[in-house]
Amino acid sequence: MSQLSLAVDLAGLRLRNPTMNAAGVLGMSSPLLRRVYEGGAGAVVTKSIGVEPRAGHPNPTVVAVEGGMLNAMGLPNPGAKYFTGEIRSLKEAGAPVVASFFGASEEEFVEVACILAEVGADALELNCSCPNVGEEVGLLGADPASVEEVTAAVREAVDLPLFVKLTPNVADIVEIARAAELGGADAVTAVNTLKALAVDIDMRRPVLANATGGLSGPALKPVALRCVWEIAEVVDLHIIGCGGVSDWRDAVEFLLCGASAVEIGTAVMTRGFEVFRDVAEGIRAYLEENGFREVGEIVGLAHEA
Ligand code: RRO
Repeated sequence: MSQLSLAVDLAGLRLRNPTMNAAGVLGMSSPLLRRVYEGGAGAVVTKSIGVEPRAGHPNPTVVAVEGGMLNAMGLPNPGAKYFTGEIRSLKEAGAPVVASFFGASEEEFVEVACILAEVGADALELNCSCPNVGEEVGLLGADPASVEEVTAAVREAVDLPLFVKLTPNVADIVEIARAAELGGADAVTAVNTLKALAVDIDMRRPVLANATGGLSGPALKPVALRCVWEIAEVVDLHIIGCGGVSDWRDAVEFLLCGASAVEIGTAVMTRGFEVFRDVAEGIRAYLEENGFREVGEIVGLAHEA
């Protein structure tokens, strides 16, 4: 039997392998997230949850584009209180649960974080980077002082592994990652979607009701890799790579650039739930063929070349 281990530890969150789903992808109901775990993911990440239920933007909210897709869901979610049942159900299935959350104010971020922690979330992913809403709903991820402040407030209130999901829609993502570090985050997730636009030439207007949306999928991968690379050069935090991971090769690229784990979003739509097992087993084969015994041995190796 092989001695090789795919397990990773993200500041106390122990994963059987370094794959998770990206927040929002199938994340609204526990039956679908259970299938993510059964599909082989190391942990599941919920849709971003706020204090109150939110309907989100009107349709159309999703459109396929070359190299990926755009979404402008607008943070639809059932609210933290309703979601407690979903988290309990996921825990029964044995899945480590990363609860993604947002707030319209520092107090709201703290309130939701406390509810999610109380009900048994294993880790928290603070979403300050949705490209489809304004500051009134929690888009503060472009301002380092705000990121530090809200991270520190949640850190103070909750004793769980805390990840901060960063936006690529900034001039200097390292500055934002540093702010998360100063605020006491354990990891950053790099990155959320890239603000983008699709146009319908027959209707002569944007396709999405919200006009702009967030680009995800293969087209985002080089941007996400660059962000992970830049953060890893400077910041001493775990990094969770996110953006265009479709197969194990993509995942290995993120690990080599400095990510300790990856989140998979758009590829769940195109490849199904088995994508998690395929990516994890591909990483295992890569490690084996190259003489490594655990995932951590290749994290950041590209920086030493
Ligand atoms: O719900 C959304 O529109 C959304 C969110 Br919260 C996010 O973080 N990223 C994204 O692309 N869409």
